Order: sequence, then C-alpha cells, then structure tokens
Amino acid sequence: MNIDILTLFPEMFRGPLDESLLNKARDKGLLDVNLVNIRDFTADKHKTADDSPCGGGAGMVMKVDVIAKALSRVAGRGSRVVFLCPTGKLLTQEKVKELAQTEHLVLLCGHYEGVDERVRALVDEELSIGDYVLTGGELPAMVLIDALARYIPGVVKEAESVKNDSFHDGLLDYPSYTKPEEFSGQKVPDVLLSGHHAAIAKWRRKEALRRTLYRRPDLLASAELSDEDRGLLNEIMQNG
Ligand code: 58G
Repeated sequence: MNIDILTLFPEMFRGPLDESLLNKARDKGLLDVNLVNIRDFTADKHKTADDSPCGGGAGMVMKVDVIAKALSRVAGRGSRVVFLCPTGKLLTQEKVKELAQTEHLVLLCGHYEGVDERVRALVDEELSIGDYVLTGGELPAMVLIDALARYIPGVVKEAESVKNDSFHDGLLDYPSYTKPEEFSGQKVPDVLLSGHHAAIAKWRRKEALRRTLYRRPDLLASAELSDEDRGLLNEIMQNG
C-alpha cells in the first residue's frame, strides 16, 4: 500500500512512522509512506500557504490553489484522496477495511482554523476520527495509517489477531488473561485452563456478546448475529 501525506508539518510524522509496527511494515516494503510538504507548492517568495478569511474574522484559512497544486502532483487516476476533518464521516473499522484495499491513498491534512471550502471538491471523501476538534489533520492521518497497517498482510503477527479484533465482526473483543492464574483474588476463568477448545470458543463468543450488550448496545443492532449468538444473548439476559 502506498500513502502520500500532504501536510504543512511533515516533521510531525517522523517519530510515529519510524517506530514499532509501522516501521516494520515499511522495512518489509508492505507500506510506503511519502511525506509531501504543502508549502513546497506555494507560488510567492513568502511561501504563503494560508490567508485571512474572506468576509473577515479571526484565524487563517489554507489556500485552495496551493492545495490543488500539491494534489495534482501526487494524485492520479486510481488514487483515493481523503481529507481529515471534524465535519467528515466518522471513521469505523468497516471503513478501515475498505480503505486497506486501496493501492494509492492520499491523505490531506488541514491546519489552522480551516481550509478554503472549495478544497472539498478536490477530494474523494472526508473522514473524522471522532467528535472533537484538533489543531490539524496530522494526528487523525496517523490514526488512520495505524489502523490500516493492521490489515496489510504480514504486518500483524497472527492473522487471527485481526480476525478477533474488537469491531472486526461488529462486536467488542472477548476478555483475555495470562499468568498468574490468580491475581488480587481474581482468578482466570476455569474454562480457559480446561484445554477444551470448543468450550473456550463458546465462552469467548458469549463474553464478547455480553460486553457488547453491557457497554455498547448500539453495536448489537448492526452486528451480524447467528441463531447461536441470539441463544447466548438470551442466556445472558436471563441468567446474567
Ligand atoms: C474545516 C475546519 C476544515 C480532523 C477545520 C478543515 C481534523 C479534528 C479532526 C479544518 C481536525 C477529526 C483545521 C484543523 C481540520 C482543519 C484540522 N480536527 N476529528 N483539525 O478527525
């Protein structure tokens, strides 16, 4: 997967991309991230990338002509241009899976108080990582890249680990334990020590359903549930 990041602050990405999982993905050639400084596409000697808002008011607005130039340099047919902004559609695991299939992704990061409204016509979609405002789209772009990297084959150790993720199948994850068998009076559930694989699988599914029911009932409405799942949910609601 190839990603171009358009930003006024390319240095913000250096640390995060050079660490851990993402760095491994890049070393293995599974992920190619290219940083593009929007300022390189300014036309005047002061390298002006932003200007005061038409109609007056506080703050600065990123210029559409500069962004258009930068985009035309990196995006071609077959690239998908995503603009990270608080007014975008909320990013979900479903969307991450979809974007992970893209060969070439272009992430546009705004800064300051905003970008010229006409930038929206230059992008394929607008995404938000949550209902809060940040000083720039850089952290959201990093969040998206991190989430995407987990779907590139070879990045996450076990393919199983991605399959079992919270949200992967529309449910929260089941609880995990490791040694010691008892900590602070809390014991690892017997079934997990039983070696009975079918019983373990059933227990995990039930606990994933239980958590989702208690913590995120909104997710249950759109999760794909089998008849067995419905049976387990009934047990939970009847017996706790
Ligand atoms: C309108 C207003 C257009 C993403 C602001 C562009 C980006 C939060 C998120 C902007 C962001 C999120 C200005 C700074 C977007 C720019 C950027 N804040 N929730 N801030 O994903």
